[in-house]
Amino acid sequence: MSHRSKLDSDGTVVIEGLFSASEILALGTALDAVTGGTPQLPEDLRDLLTLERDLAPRQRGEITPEQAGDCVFLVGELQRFAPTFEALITHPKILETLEALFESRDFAFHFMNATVKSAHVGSKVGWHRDWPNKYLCGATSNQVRLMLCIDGMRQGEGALEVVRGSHSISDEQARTAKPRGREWRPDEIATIDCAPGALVALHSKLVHGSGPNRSPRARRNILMQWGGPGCDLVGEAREMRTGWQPIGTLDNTNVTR
Ligand SMILES: O=C(O)CCC(=O)C(=O)O
Repeated sequence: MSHRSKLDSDGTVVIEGLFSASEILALGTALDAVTGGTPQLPEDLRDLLTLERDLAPRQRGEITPEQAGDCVFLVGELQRFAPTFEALITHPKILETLEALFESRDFAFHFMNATVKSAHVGSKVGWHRDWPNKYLCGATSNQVRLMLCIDGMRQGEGALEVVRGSHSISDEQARTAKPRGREWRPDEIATIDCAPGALVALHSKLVHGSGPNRSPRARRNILMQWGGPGCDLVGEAREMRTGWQPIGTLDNTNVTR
């Protein structure tokens, strides 16, 4: 089955082993340099971090701000932190995967972050759809999230959970649907279990979330959003390289630097 057919039917595509152990080690080490050295970061980069202790208590659960310490939950605009992250925007394995997912070479970069669920104190993420979203969103739902898994994901350790079939609704329905806080039957939920180096592609209308990580291992993902044909950006937010078309036909002269 093609990546596109699988995305349309299942809402997810998991490509195990797409990135080698050495590539993942390099990305993990670069990420550790960001999250382990936050006081040394210049202020403009420090402003892009969301710390566990600053999350809402309902997201942090039983973990107190003191227990959360300086742990980073989200590194926004990750591509600004090191060339190794920016290089993912033009990485041949990423571009080949996107071409297969969109069945087109006209796709554009939207944004990138690292979602870090630290050992013991990693917070949950509530149920939601990525389209529409209030941060950086396409005019249509023809956008996709990619999660490059640095540590892999395991059930009970903050792995991504998806609601089966929830992407099979129209854009109109998705605009008004409110999945946050809903209860789902256990048989409606699937856990994405994968090894380090896997790339997970997520349909933009698939309801998903993830539980807390209380395990002794971190669960780090590098997340990117890309838009395909017909997915012009709405709203004001832009990151470095937003709008970049690595192999598309549009000119890239107006891309944010
Ligand atoms: O990292 C996760 O578990 C979920 C992230 C996510 O769904 C998001 O950022 O939209």
